[in-house]
Amino acid sequence: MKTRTIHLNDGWRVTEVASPSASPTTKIPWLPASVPGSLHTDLLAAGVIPHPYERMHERDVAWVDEASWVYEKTFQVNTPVSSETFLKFDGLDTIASISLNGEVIGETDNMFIAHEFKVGDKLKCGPGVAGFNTLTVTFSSALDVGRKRMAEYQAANPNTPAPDWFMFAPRAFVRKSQYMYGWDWGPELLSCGLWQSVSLVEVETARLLHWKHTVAFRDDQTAEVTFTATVHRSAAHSTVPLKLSAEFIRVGNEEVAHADTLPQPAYVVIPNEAGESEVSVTLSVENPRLWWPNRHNPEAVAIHPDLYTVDLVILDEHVVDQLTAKIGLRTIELVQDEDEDQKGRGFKFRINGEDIFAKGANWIPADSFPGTLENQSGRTSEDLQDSDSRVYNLIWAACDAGYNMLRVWGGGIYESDHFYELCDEHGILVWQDFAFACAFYPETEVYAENVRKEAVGAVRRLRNHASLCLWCGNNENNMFWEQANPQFLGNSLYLDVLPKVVSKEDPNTQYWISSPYGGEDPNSPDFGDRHNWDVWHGVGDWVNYAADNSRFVSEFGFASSCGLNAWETCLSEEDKDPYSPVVKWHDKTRKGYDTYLGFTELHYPKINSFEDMVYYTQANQADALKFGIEHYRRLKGRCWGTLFWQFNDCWPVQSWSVVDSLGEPKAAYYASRSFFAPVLLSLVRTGNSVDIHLTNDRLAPLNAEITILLCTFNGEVLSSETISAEIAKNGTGAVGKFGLEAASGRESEVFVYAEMATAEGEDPVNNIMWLVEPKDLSLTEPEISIEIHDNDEDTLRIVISSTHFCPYVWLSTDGVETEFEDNFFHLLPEKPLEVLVAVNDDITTPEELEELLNIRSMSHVQ
Ligand code: BMA
Repeated sequence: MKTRTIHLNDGWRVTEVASPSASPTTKIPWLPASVPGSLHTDLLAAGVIPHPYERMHERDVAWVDEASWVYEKTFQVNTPVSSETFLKFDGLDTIASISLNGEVIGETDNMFIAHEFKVGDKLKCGPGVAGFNTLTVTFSSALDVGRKRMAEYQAANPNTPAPDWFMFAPRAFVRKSQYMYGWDWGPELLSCGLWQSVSLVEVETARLLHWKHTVAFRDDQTAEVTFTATVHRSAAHSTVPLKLSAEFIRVGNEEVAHADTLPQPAYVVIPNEAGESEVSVTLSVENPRLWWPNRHNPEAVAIHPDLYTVDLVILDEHVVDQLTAKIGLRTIELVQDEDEDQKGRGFKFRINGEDIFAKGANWIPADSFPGTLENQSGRTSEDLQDSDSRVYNLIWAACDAGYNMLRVWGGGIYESDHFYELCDEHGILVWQDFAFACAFYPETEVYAENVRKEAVGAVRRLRNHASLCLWCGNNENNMFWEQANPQFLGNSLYLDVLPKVVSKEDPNTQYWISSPYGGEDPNSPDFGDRHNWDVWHGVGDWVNYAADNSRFVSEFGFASSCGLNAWETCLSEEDKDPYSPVVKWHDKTRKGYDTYLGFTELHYPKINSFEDMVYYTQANQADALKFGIEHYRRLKGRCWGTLFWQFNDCWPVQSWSVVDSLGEPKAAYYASRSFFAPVLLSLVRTGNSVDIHLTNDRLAPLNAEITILLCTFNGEVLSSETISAEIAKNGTGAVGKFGLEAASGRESEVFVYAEMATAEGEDPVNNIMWLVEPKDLSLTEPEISIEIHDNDEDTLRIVISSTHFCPYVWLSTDGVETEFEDNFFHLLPEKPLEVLVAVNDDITTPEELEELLNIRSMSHVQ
């Protein structure tokens, strides 16, 4: 008999626990609740609270997190169930007591763990009232419990540090995502609720609990893939003959009928024992197609790397339980070779024997209420093409701009299966932090055991993903506190509990103690990874990235405003001023607002309006990341990675993200398409000349012809040069020098443009530099001409040209979210550019687009 899953997500309701009440109203009635979901979004839907993201309502809803809440659902079970029936919560946020028909069946205390309770003998089964069940989940205030636990800990351990949000705070005492307590880009909205699915799992005979696989490359032609599954057999059917089969049913997008290299299915007998047992089965793949990170496959230009789809099935005569998953055939090593002078050690990822320069960003949860994010696990990219999946759109954007790695930052969550499937499919390596960030964590046996269970669950869930490249113990705890006196609380988790779990459950993946880590100083530039906050949180101006000599920069960043449409979701008309209290509220950088805008005004004109703030901070952020990443890529050989802080946002805010909470790319995202391209042509000013560098991430040598021009803003060429250059496979180097004599005395009127000749159909490789700050450019008001054409069903085509040079051309449409293929680009004089624009509900014709289109550049405002 097949293992059955009955979903219990519908029909929930929620109310405040009667007493004590923290709410401003007397009594909140039972309200409809969404599962998966979050308390705040339930209260919002019922009209009890205003939207916490709007204006400064974050403050107004603070009472919600002081109260306790009860979720309840009734359901019918018509026929008797197996005694081995389990009530399964994929995720409960967080401190909950669970009752079935009035009897407490369990307590939970960790948001990151799936919880299961055996209820086969407790469920009421039968027609009508006889089969009527009530399930109740009561959540205590995590804020309140955390405070109490911290006070108890302090009382028992007098040598603890003074309370401080950053170091020793109640948030560390609850295993709940840390960003929910407020971060320097996120609101303090703890919330609670059933943030993942609920189901009844009825096991008649057996089920597949979890699995892992290893890949051994025997020679160039064969990969042996061994699947090890943990099977749970029910006591009542422990002697029924059972076997496990493994079969590849697809490689890439090819069905098995066309994939003649796929092996026959293999079987193994499952022992006749009740409870858990482990079985292994091996499949040999001839001529394996390797999984490669985005844009590194030397043999293919295809966007999606090859994945093998496997079916693992428990069989008696029939299918008893079944699982379908995709795996990638690849090797991953974290290489840390000692420097010849023994003053440092490298830090780089080697995939399939090739060193890979990591290019990407840090990922935070895509919403402050992660239960509202869809988990569309099992759906392929094709299914999701037109999807409103926010996570899909973000991963697609990262892939499309050439990113090959995301770091899932430790203050967030272990992401949904959907997230990792998308990363597998798009060739995005995942550096996965365990869920600890910027704090001391209590050292007690109870806490350590809770963490151990969390780590086992997370590792078992994620270990089969092709994209997973590293487990990392925490974010920044060692960097801040390793030398701390009194003792650095939490270190035993990173040095003992977590690495033990990884080496047992996922020995194929490396464990790294913290980010940053390596060397005596965990944030050393000579060892391991490094967070370069010396600039944003230190000296301020981004030109100082040039002083950094890191081996792998896993964090650094520059903040900017979100886009106009994201602002529209949270501001009233009167708030639209760069210095209004509400706009300031949506800046959590703790930088000091004037300092933050002041960083921008070092390079850009004074911010006089709300729109100036959006435009100039975004342009400045794009310049900052471009400058830093070009520098790090030129250091390739010593430096092997750059992950900027941060890719995305969780609400409308001014932050370091390059894509805002609506999913709209900022200027820096568009810039990242060039600064992360496989071939980078970069320019460095050295006195009265420019050094020309080429960085080649392709796994083949590069012969290039490069033309460099010095032009005035109306297109007059003052000097030019063409050079030939050769760069080794996966190499970088200076390839020439270009004199600036012809610019003498006219620095504010000219720009340098360099372009590499590329084959038909290849992405252009070029770069631009100006010789004074953007605010000092003597730009001429250009004549811009625009033509808009129908292109195809989904897009319109803009052809834009200008008589004069226009830096940072910003296209937007009044009050409408419009997707532009490119934006914040530089328009060269008399060099028309084409930009595709996705049609939407408001814009379907060239005339409609023309009506709403706004164009701004540094040279003009229209
Ligand atoms: C690092 C990160 C985050 C933080 C960011 C910006 O500390 O790990 O904690 O949001 O820098 O300050």
